[in-house]
Amino acid sequence: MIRNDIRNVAIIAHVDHGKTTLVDSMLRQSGQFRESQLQGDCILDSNELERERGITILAKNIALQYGDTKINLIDTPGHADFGGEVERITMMADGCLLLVDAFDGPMPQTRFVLRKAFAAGLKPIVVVNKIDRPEARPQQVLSLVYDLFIDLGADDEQLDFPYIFASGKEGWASHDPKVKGDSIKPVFDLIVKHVPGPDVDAEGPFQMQVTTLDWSDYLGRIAIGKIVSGKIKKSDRVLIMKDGVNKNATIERVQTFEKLGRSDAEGGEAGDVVALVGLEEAEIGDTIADADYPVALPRMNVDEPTLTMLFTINDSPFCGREGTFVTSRHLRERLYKELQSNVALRVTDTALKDEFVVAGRGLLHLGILIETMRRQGYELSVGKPHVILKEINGVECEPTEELVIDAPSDKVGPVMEIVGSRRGTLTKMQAEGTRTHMEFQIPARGLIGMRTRVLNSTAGEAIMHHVFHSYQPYSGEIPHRMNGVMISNVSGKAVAYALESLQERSTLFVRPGDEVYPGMIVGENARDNDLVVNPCKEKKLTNIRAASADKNIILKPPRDMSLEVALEYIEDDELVEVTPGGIRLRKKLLSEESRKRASRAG
Ligand SMILES: Nc1nc2c(ncn2[C@@H]2O[C@H](COP(=O)(O)OP(=O)(O)OP(=O)(O)O)[C@@H](O)[C@H]2O)c(=O)[nH]1
Ligand SMILES: [Mg+2]
Repeated sequence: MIRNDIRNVAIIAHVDHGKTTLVDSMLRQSGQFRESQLQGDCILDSNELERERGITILAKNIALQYGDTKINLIDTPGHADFGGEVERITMMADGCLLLVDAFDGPMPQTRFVLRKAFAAGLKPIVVVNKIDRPEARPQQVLSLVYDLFIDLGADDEQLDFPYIFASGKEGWASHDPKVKGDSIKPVFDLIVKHVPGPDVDAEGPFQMQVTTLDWSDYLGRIAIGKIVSGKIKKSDRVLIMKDGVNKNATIERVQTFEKLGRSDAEGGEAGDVVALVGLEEAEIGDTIADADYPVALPRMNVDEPTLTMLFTINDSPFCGREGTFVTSRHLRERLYKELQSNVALRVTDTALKDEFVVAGRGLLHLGILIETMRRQGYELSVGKPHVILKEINGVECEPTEELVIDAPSDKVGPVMEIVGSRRGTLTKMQAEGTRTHMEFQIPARGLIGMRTRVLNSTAGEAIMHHVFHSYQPYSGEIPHRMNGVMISNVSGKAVAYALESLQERSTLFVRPGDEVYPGMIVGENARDNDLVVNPCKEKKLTNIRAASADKNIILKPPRDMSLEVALEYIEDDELVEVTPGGIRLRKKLLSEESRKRASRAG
């Protein structure tokens, strides 16, 4: 039975193509909100890191009433690290809006999410978005989308996709790219017309697959999914159907999505997306079923982690200065708590009680966890990221990624050299005006640390995106960092006088006044060896004139080591120290003597 009063729609696209901004317009024009509920841009990007970085990190469900239809709208993140989340959400939706930037056209993540939408059996509505951009080329982009559909094996019916032109930012959509529209209503109408209502068995036994997990300190675990069959209400007995042993449970609370949040409901019916409380043992992919007539839904794949890092306590001399949570017990509890809702994360204890192996979907995925912990008052050290190798049919394989770089045409040489040295192979190249579009396949290992180099070699003008491609046989060594580092051998505050002489041979990571300690990395050596230096050395004051000469010291600004840049930068004998006050780079072994001993030991 098709339920016609509900539409479950996922919004999918490449990063930054305007998903959350389009949702803003839909919220504003739905007429269901007070002015005070809709302040600012990207209303759904409500957590602190989302706002700071201008990206969506967590998918969000909202619900809007449009005429007689309830539209459950799911905004998804566009960054490649969160592709697994998009995959799960397309399984819960009955249709999707595929947004494509009217100038950029389809990008790697567009292909990825469209493939997932097809795999979930969805018929996408194409929204050629940002049509207000002066350089927009809507017709061309539309035909590129068409090519992409063909490329992904769309059949005739899929190729006949509905489409519309829109400016999410200005809040309008139009069927004619040359005519500016006056509202976002045509998007709503397309959803009602082309997204099928959920196909459900209203009277059958209860069945729901868990597609998202949430956690609340007050309610505990919250399992979210679309009801495929039957009804559910508080106190119902259910069976949590797993891969292995099934578990009995009782529903404590049923919530439905309403406007910007969730609210307690009498119950939930087939076709609607609900959040169930009381299922402490539910996991992604489990079927929640009627305890008397349990039938499992086909299990869905959960995205496997691709990257690991070693998390340890902070054992630098600065330990405990800034943080509240610094012990291994704190670290362990926090990491295990994260597993409650961060479904692509894995945490493993090691033989050492201070060390944990943390695995995730990429540098951004793990970087966001680390950044969140730092802000919550944790201190920790993190080791160099490593990709996860897999044995397939007896062959050692590694993850490879599809990489797209757009760069000014006169910078193609240096870009190809960097990618080539990291075992990337060119699969496509096309000049477009003064810029060149290049596509590669490259081991994921090769990407670690590459962004900075590509940006440096193109004066910051390259645009770079990558997305998981497949596991391929291990392709051999990839060159390490070319440069050695400068390591402080003293503790104290860095002094301009000392930094001035150091900067002749290096790029500095610290500025005058920054506190340093022995073993801390203060800069990059111009050569390939590590150097031990004293960044706190004062000038001998022989007379007044010499003292005033200090004012004439001109220092280059230090290289800004953001968390992700630092993680990409370090080698195996180094760590990133993360504290509420900031991040520092250090050698694992802080004393020069112990480093010498270790290198002699081989
Ligand atoms: N010119 C123009 N800019 C837009 C439009 N929609 C969004 N933008 C801008 O594009 C940027 C990204 O917009 P978002 O809505 O955050 O994009 P997103 O797809 O949600 O991004 P992720 O969630 O991180 O994947 C912001 O700077 C927006 O202001 C549009 O219709 N026209
Ligand atoms: Mg967004």
